[in-house]
Amino acid sequence: MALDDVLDSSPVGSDDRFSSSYKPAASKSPPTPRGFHRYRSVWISDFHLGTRGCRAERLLDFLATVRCDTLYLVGDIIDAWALKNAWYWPASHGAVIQAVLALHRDHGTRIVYVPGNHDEMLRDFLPLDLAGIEFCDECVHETADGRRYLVMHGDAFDAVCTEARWLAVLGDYAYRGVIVGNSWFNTVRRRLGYPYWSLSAFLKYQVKNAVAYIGRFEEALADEAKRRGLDGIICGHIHTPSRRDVDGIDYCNDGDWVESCTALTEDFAGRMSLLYWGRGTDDEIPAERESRRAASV
Ligand SMILES: [Mn+2]
Repeated sequence: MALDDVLDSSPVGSDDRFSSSYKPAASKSPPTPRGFHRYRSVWISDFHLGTRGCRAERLLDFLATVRCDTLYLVGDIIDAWALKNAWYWPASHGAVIQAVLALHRDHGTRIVYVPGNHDEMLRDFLPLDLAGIEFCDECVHETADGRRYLVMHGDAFDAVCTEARWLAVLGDYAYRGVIVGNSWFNTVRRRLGYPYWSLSAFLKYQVKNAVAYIGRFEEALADEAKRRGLDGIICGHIHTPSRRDVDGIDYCNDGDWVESCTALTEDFAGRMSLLYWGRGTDDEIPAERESRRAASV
């Protein structure tokens, strides 16, 4: 299928994506506005292109109608590890890449790509400018009203989230050590050809207390922003869209395009919002959805 066919087949202009029946729990985001969407900045992550879980059509629908000065791709965009195991690349997945490149080419959007653990091969080449896209390990975003946010995927904090209790006892030195150790551990695994060992995926799949894990992840990322003297943190990785105040730090997780189909947006006054892209019918049973979600973190 050609790119144009893919784009034409997406329900741009229909009212389905503005379905008002979906009301996300604990979200303070305003209803999706009708018509053209224009923002100062947009953050999206965890597409997992190359896997069956990726909601490429919805993502194309979103990308076709959104315009922004800066688009941040916050990691796990292309699932290189999944592609290595089994090649799965439908036309719609290629069209997502084309749609992102078109935003830069046709609309002058600045594109910043912060790799995650599923596209971590890119981390060996950072910083990098390629096809107009800026690749970097992490960056700081300044909002229109002058607040500063750390932008990172978030996988570096997997280990501290699981070991948070004894690390709290041992203190800051051990805490930093585990973060660095986790990074080295996975760098060695990568060099040996093994994929990133995702503690979060392991836990979300195995352990009943996923809620506690998510809470620790949010606190760990917020602590990092605070340690650096920043106002907030923007990340992805755990496929759990969220925006909340964590001890004075604005924690923002832009969610994913496997499960939640969400984006974080900044308007021209510097106001941040979580955008829940319209919901169609989801006929999967929750258990299947949960296992897919756990497997793809
Ligand atoms: Mn990830």
